[in-house]
Amino acid sequence: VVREKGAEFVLPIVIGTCAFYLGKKATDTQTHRWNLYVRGANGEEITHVVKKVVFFLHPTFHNPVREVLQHPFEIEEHGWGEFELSVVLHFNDDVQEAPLELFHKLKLYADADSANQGSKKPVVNEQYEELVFSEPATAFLDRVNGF
Ligand code: SLL
Repeated sequence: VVREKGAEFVLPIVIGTCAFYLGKKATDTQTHRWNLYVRGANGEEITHVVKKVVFFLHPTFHNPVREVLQHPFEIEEHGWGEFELSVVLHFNDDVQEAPLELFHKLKLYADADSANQGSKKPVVNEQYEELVFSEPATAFLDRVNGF
């Protein structure tokens, strides 16, 4: 693979969860509806770099391994508990980088000191990451730069 010496390609992303309390519709195993997503830090598509995202849910979920192969890299679920998620990003072939595992916490409940506490607003937990590819593959760089 031909690589661009001394160059760097940076992709700012956000991994997030957004949880809504179901109120009167809550049951023992489903108290919240939640979404989990990976997108560009400003909400943009990242399919020029990422080809697949695999979300590893808690083993109490039916089919806990969820693969998403296109934009938006997002899932929706219902549940009752918070847990730590593993999120594995797979890159397009020409990126020539191994899959990257990141961790994120699903939050259902607002912090005790939060202004959001006890309200009906969704509980959002977002984590920003900068993916830095040093010496990126030349073919990849040429493609994303529009050559
Ligand atoms: C806890 N460590 O004990 C956590 C585990 C697991 C949450 C939380 C499953 C939903 C379903 C679900 O929400 N699991 O059964 O459909 O608090």
